[in-house]
Amino acid sequence: MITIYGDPISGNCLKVKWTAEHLGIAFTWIDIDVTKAETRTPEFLAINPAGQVPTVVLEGGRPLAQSNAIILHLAEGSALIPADAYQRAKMFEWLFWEQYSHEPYVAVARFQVKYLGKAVAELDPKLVERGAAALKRLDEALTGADFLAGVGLSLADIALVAYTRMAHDGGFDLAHYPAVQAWIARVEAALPIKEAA
Ligand SMILES: N[C@@H](CCC(=O)N[C@@H](CS)C(=O)NCC(=O)O)C(=O)O
Repeated sequence: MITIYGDPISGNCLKVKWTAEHLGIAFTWIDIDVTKAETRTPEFLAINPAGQVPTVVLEGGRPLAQSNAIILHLAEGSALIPADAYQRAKMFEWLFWEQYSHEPYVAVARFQVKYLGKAVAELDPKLVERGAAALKRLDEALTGADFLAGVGLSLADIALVAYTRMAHDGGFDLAHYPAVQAWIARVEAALPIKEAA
């Protein structure tokens, strides 16, 4: 059985939980509260020296961090990774884009508003501008497409739905992105996701 160290307020951690649940992979979940710096204790740093969740410990005791690396490992050989080489590369394109051009804006805006108590008007305008640009890019990609990479649900959808479905917490109005809204509902139903957004 694998162990997932995660904080349920974190979309990065929920990606891992949803992937494991969808694939029927048994896991033990250990709550790590990021708001109480529980990622920085000597015990946790011994498992992941980067001091971040999600972190998993695989059967046999090997640790693995970084949400997208973890879901890639869990989904190895499953339909969540397209068999077609081009579609698989498109999935990777979205995974890398999520970490560099989406999560640093959409997730950080949410964290600052919801957990640090900042007003949306006080956010760094760069967060707002780049978060909105990421949502627009997603909306354009999903206009006429059910999922991000190929015809079915893939890790690209799991990685990107995590913070997109919570974007309203950071002041982003998803009503401006109708194709994104329809896709969120599709991905939530397909996984399925039980957590409220
Ligand atoms: N790129 C990493 C980001 C991980 C990350 O930033 N984790 C946050 C929670 S979402 C964390 O552990 N923060 C606590 C800390 O840095 O001490 C991933 O995708 O797993």
